[in-house]
Amino acid sequence: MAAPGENLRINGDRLWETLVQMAKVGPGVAGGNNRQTLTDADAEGRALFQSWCEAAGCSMGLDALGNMFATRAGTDPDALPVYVGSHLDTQPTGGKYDGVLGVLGGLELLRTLNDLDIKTRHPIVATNWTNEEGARFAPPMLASGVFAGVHAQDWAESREDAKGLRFGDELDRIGWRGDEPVGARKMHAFFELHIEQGPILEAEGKDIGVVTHGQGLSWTQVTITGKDAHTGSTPMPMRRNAGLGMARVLELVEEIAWSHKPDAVGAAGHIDVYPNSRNVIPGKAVFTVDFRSPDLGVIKDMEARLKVGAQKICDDMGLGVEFEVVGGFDPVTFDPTCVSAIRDAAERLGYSHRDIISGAGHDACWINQVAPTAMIMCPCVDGLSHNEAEDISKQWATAGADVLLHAVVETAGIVE
Ligand code: HGY
Ligand code: MN
Ligand code: MN
Repeated sequence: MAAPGENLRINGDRLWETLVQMAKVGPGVAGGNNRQTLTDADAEGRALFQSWCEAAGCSMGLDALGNMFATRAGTDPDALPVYVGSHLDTQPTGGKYDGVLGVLGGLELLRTLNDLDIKTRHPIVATNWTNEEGARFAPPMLASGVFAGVHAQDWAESREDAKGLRFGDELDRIGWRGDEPVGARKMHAFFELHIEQGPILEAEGKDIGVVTHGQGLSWTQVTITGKDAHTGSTPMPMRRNAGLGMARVLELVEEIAWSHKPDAVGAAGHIDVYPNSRNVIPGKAVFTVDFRSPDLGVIKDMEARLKVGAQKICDDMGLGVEFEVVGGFDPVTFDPTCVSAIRDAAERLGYSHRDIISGAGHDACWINQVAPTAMIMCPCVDGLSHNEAEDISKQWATAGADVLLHAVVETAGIVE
């Protein structure tokens, strides 16, 4: 399809203002956001997004897991829509742009087409995926995973948060369960704009990341059991310290990840010890090991070495250990045609760009299984994300949304 002219640009000030307004919903304690999925703050953010989309003349669809779909009609009602979007839910100490830029960049795209009265053959749909973060309800990208047929809907609805609340019950409580069957919608293509959440683009002075691949992820929950005992009166040789066992396993995780440098990474972000009392030796430790690599063989090697090594550590210490896979997906190769549309758009618009592998997981990683998919990244300050100090510039946001606009409009086809 014909490419749009390089003078076709979004309204960067208006995009930035929507980011500022959305950031006021579910504020964090340190300047970021705590708008966790299926909380009242999430509901408030959804309502704000819906009001903006309806004011832009879109019709809002909602599926049974709360995925939101704002449709701008195309000239050919039989043409499958081009979808854009990301997620509005945040980490507990999240930033203002992770996910949000992709959802509101999609809204800005629709607003710009309205301003210029541009008609496209394919409809365009701006999307908000439920529970991308997986912080409150593991695993991440949960609702897009059901949409892509990777997870069963009833399994997703059974996921519980730390207080034992069920995903499905919380979705009903906030009133954002729709009627549409999850995954019934078919897509012509899907594009996701997202901050890099890493240091490469800023360090290289690049405006745009053309995401060709996404690294794979493995989440293994490890439960180590020892024996609660008095920290004062229990002789050292008698102790069965689950907290110490966890510390040694976490050292092993670090060693395994470094053994596959420079691309592999490993850490545990979720850590609980029980009873977590200052004068009780922990009798139980539960933590989730997060391994990632662009190479599936490396991920499988890291998972295997974790199990063997942790088992030996615990056997030597007289501790019990159990493993449960609680999330994961294989490395992703995005659609070459969509990737080229993004690269050509950046070139046409005069934005510096480089191909990049996504370090983080995204809804696009699952949607890539059911539709031609690709991602656009913009830099973020110091590569920092999943931190309330996450920051981007208006220029970076504007460049990313301009490229999104061009790639989508070229794919959706401008009707003269
Ligand atoms: O875990 C991830 O990579 C994503 O931020 N949910
Ligand atoms: Mn994200
Ligand atoms: Mn995130």
